[in-house]
Amino acid sequence: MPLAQAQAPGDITPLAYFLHSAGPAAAPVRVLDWALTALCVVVCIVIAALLLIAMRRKRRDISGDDLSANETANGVANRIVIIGTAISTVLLLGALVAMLRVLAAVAEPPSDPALTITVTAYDWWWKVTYTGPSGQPFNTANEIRIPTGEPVQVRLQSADVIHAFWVPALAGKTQAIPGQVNRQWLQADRPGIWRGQCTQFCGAQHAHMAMEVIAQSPGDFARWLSAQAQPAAAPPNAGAQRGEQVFATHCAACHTVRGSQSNGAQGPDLTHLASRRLIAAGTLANTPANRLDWVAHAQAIKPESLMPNIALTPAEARDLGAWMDTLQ
Ligand code: HEC
Ligand SMILES: [Cu+2]
Repeated sequence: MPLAQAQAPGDITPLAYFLHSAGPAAAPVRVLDWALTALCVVVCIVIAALLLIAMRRKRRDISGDDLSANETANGVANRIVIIGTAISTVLLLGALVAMLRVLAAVAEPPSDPALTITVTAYDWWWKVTYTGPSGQPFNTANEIRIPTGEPVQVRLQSADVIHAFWVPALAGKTQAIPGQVNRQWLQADRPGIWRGQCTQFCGAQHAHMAMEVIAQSPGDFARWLSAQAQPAAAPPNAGAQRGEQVFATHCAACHTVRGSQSNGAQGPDLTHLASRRLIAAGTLANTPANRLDWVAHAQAIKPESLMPNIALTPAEARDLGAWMDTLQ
């Protein structure tokens, strides 16, 4: 099945991703989630019930001189406060212990990660750096591929402000902080596509700063890795050749396409652009029409994005489109 049509496992809608886990770094967190949710629900119900009982009780008449009845009532009230505090303390301490245990359980991967990737957060997209089969690093963007069944180490850094990396089905959140490298690990037990999101408010387009993690069998992953490490193929025809020229003029200052004369670093690496499922950090499906729409209207699609609208003649747009289609 081509990846573009592949469904998320079990057709889980993105909104429900955080209710499911697909690997050992996320499973203990999900169990903790449900346990804490259940605890909170029970506490809410008990407190609401106690409130209702208290509201329905008639106030005892203490206007008379029945002092001893009054004292008994005070004693009962004090005891209720003490017992309530004790129960709350035990529950909260229990929750704290459970949380610390989960933190410890997911702190380190079960075995040495076979793969380490570097994810750099930018306003408002993700650069992903891999080491190719020959040891050469290369970049891609907004789509993280991993092999199934192995822990993957993620080195997290930021190019500008504080962001946070969260792929709920695969691991907890980790912040990406300028000037610092944070580490986390994730692992997918089965092939699938999981959405992740920046979870630290980072400016106007924070909400459009998503990414996808695609887990594949180790064989498929290895084939993907060696294809991505390659430079772009030479333009196969005259139209695409002209498109490469349009790119050199209008885009190369910000974007890199390995193998062409462009080495801009402000925007995503586009060497294998057409092989990705989504563009603009999960904002649009990666279709030929959307790619050109993005070039012309980036500021309408993602206002304040660091990619300007770029005005091209119809012929330039056609040639550029033909070339981008070849960046498989
Ligand atoms: C001033 C710098 C700049 C210029 C010039 C520029 N871009 Fe971009 N481009 C960016 C940035 C920054 C992003 C990331 C935007 C985001 O997702 O928030 C981006 C994103 C993209 C994406 C989406 C990539 C992905 O995988 O998500 C495409 C495609 C793209 N640009 C194509 C082009 C083309 C084609 C041109 C020339 C016609 C061009 N850009 C010119 C900065 C630039
Ligand atoms: Cu953000």
